[in-house]
Amino acid sequence: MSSGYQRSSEIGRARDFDAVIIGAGFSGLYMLYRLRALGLSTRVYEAGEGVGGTWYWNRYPGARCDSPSVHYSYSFSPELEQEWEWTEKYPRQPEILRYLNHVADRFDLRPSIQFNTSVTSAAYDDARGHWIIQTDQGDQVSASYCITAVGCLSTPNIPRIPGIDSFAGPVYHTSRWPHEGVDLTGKRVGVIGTGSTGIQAIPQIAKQAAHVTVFQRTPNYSIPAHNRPLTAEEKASVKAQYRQLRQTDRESAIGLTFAVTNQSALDVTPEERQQKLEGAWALGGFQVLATFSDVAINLQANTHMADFVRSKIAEIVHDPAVAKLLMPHDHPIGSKRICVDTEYYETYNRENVTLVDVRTSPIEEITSTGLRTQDAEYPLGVIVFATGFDAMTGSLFNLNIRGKDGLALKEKWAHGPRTYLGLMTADFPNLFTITGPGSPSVLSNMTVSIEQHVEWIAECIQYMREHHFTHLEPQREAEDAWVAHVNEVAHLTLYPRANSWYLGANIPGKPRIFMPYVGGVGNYRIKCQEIASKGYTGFALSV
Ligand code: N01
Repeated sequence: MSSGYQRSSEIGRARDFDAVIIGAGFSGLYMLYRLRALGLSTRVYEAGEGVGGTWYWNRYPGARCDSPSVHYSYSFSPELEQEWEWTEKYPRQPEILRYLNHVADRFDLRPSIQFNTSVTSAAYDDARGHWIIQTDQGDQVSASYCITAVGCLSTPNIPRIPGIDSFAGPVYHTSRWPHEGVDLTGKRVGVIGTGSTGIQAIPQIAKQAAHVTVFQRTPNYSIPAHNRPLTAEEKASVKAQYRQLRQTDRESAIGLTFAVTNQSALDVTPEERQQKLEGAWALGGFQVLATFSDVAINLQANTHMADFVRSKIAEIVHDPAVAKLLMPHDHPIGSKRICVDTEYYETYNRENVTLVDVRTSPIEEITSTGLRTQDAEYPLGVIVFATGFDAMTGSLFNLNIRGKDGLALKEKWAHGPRTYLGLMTADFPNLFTITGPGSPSVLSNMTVSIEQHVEWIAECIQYMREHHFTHLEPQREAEDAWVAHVNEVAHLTLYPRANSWYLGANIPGKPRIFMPYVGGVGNYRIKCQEIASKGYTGFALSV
């Protein structure tokens, strides 16, 4: 499908658009809404056939958000808040996708979105001072502003396992699950990966398949969601308090309102600690990590909580050898993204589920009929990769972004991403990266962080127009200082102790740099506001 928008021969006259936005998920839709309100001509390019981003692509069985629905939603429109009914505490993927489709229709966003179109390059034209964006559909358009809204977890990581092409059955990556669904009835399914995705998908797949073999390299900590339908009273109560709820989310550390304690895990008796942890486990969800104030920064405090989760695994899983294999041991709890599940550990009590430790007996090859590890061969009819993403930078690099003097973003970030506030990078004028590396993004309730970035960008563009500036980019010193700050605060925590995707450790050859900002959503917002209110300190504005 091609848009018929300006082609290369026409470039060189005026700009085609004020702004191009790449991606039509939560970020891209809201960015479009805000820029349209400013009167900017805007085009959105979206690779999918529809809106939704992450929630368009991730349709694997069990896909569900682990932030509560009433928090994981837009706050910009009180009318939208009042008219939309969330049905469950944690929303399923189809419900979130329905919500985003409703938003696209309600605000009439679709006419500005070109679907089925991937951006293949975005290059800054030094002479003309604008961006030239090319797509796989043959479009070539120019725009003053280029805004990436590609998400942090969008580029699938499919490990290069020898023999993969020889497998006779179907192979799926969870984030590219067929839209029509997959009937796994009677199938022998192999699942590789036990991160948040695998932990959600495995229990659902096990309910359908004849047999599931889970290939686990690293066990993860998982907390029960205790998901349930929202009652009519809860829905009404939330609707009555939305403004206050959103405000506390914005001021919080991770974009979610829940009780924060000042109590150290080390300042209570073992009995009190056990009681509090039991209470948190019964409530469920990742706020378990907030039971004590020092779990993210003190290894001893962290070990108490990790031991508690290990004890729960031992309680739930009947076979002690399987339970032991499921117990995380090589990283502090919370230093990798904590998982939230529905009957994950219980699933290993099923007769049709086998857990294979591919840490001690690594995967050697995929054959036409299954998967062979160092020790054994497993016959399979279907293989599911729940192996995650080239997080945070992968999707930006795929856009082939080039800034001043043809500098490739990939080259500039060869040793790790360098941004100012996660919003912009020097030498790439007027390029904004929504939830870019160096911002709280994946360490927060994404919708809160997305709205904050979008609003900051829209206000910045408005400021530029009002003050007759045409170009903006970070000053090198401000960028260097921000990169140093992001690293410094990360190293005050236990996060860098895990081989996580936060550090790029899941992708061979990727530089090991802690990418998101752990300083907290509320603090970060204040910093961004201060910078804007002082006339965009740390940025160079020009005409
Ligand atoms: O990916 P992951 P994910 N051989 O990278 C394993 C968000 N999310 O898609 O740990 C064998 O976490 C890998 O093993 P190891 C959330 O932010 C949110 O699960 O590298 N195994 C690991 O077990 C989350 O953190 C929600 O040793 C291999 C798994 O694959 C993020 O997305 C739901 C391997 C990958 O885990 C990513 O989660 C889902 C190999 N060669 C996701 N390569 C909710 O909101 C990789 N693995 C609920």
